[in-house]
Amino acid sequence: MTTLLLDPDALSPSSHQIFTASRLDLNLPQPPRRFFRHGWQSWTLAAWLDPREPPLPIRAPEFRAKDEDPAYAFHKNHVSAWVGAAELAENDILLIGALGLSGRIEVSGSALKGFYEDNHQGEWLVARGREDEVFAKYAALLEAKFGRTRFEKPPRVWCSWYSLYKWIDETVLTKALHGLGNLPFDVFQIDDGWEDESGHWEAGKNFPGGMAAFAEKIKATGRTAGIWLSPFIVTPNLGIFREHHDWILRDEQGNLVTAGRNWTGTTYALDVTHPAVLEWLDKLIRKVVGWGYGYLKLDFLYAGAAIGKRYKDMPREEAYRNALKVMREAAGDAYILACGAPIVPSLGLCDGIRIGPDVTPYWLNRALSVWLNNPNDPATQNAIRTSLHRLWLKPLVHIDPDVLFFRTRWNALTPHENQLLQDLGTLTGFKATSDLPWWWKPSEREKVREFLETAPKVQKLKRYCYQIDGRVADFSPAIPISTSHLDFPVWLARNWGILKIVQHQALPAILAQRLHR
Ligand code: 9PG
Repeated sequence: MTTLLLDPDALSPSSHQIFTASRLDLNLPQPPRRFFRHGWQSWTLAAWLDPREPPLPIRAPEFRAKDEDPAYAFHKNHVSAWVGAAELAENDILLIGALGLSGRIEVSGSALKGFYEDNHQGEWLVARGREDEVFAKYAALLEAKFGRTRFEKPPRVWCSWYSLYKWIDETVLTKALHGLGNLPFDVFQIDDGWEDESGHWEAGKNFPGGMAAFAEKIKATGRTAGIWLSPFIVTPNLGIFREHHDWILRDEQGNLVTAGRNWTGTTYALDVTHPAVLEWLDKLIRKVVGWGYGYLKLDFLYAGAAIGKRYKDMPREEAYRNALKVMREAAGDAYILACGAPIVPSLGLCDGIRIGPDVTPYWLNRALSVWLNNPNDPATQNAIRTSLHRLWLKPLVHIDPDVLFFRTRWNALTPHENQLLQDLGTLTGFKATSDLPWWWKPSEREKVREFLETAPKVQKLKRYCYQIDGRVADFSPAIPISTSHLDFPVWLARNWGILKIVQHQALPAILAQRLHR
């Protein structure tokens, strides 16, 4: 183990240095005004935080497993994944960035501590300067190390999730496909709900014609067929679970490692170092590409880097990256969108990456976000906040802030909130929606066309303020994180939150599916 002690005064503004060490200790003269905390995977909070306020753990275990880096979910200090930064003064940022997998940065009082998990040695960038300057330096070094997306322009995507959720079938999707008419979407992507089960990746009962036939149908409209998979997680009632017990990741005590809950219940993580699992992943991706899908949304990827005792002993993020590489090779020319994905270990192996939590057709689900202390929970405010703090990744990979809404029907966002989300889409350049075409008024449909066809001029004015063509977009309303000291019982918050999901998400989806059968 090598620990490097650094004096921040030795680093003059607009300069940077690279060090190799397993630990890096930097003592500032006083606690930083703000600490940049970068969340581990797509959904995990990225934001400038007040370092004097200690982190509050997520109060419900199933969301801790799904939304946080499991190693630090109860840590007493803020722990940032790969990159952390201290705001010393206005326009004076000190950034520490790991250039290897598993680097973390912790802030403790006036000390910044970089460390690699398991005391591995690795490289560190230490840079001082303006915010944009130090993050651009870090992004350039990451690109040199891990590579970048192979595609110039991000695709324009219609995705089934944020209107129909899991209530999809051949009929309603065919109707949506044809309803898009000549709108310039490049990809029509089927989301969760097509499969028999997570882990049994065959057409479920709602797709009696099979997935290859549906891909054909999509391609016949001139669009790329897209499909969702969560390759690293499995549900417990599957053959794979019974027949290949050794494929499921276990902890040091031999207990199965859960990977959090999805819409269908508790899921478990695969041991992605097991040769038979890697072979299975390779076959799975080749099968789906063989069906005709040229755009793969690979989700819940964090499960590949869950904590556990693996078949091959290696750092968890290295295990993850090796498995993603197998899928990358199997995918050939297909576009890979990584979702729920550890950010840095995915670079160079995916074309796009989700950079925030899921959006919702409302601003915030108070019960799930505030009462349960979970700023990673699906909600448009949470999505905007975290995505805004990851725009620096744009030169490396297509950054997906999730879908935008153009519909006013089944949309409880205020026009201003909805505009902020669309503006975020403009900043990232990744344009996607899930609106059902028959939910649009004619004027909304025209807005979609215009949005897909144009690239407004964007200029950054301040940290959260941009000029978009002639207009100013001020994202500050999305930044605050409200917390509650009321200690609502977790079961109450959970059920209260689900009511909101049922009202604004499930009900419209179920109605749409029934009415268009
Ligand atoms: C499909 C979705 C969509 C979405 C992904 C991911 O149970 N949960 O709390 C939960 C939250 C988010 C979530 C899934 C489950 O979202 O981000 O785009 O593909 O999966 O299941």
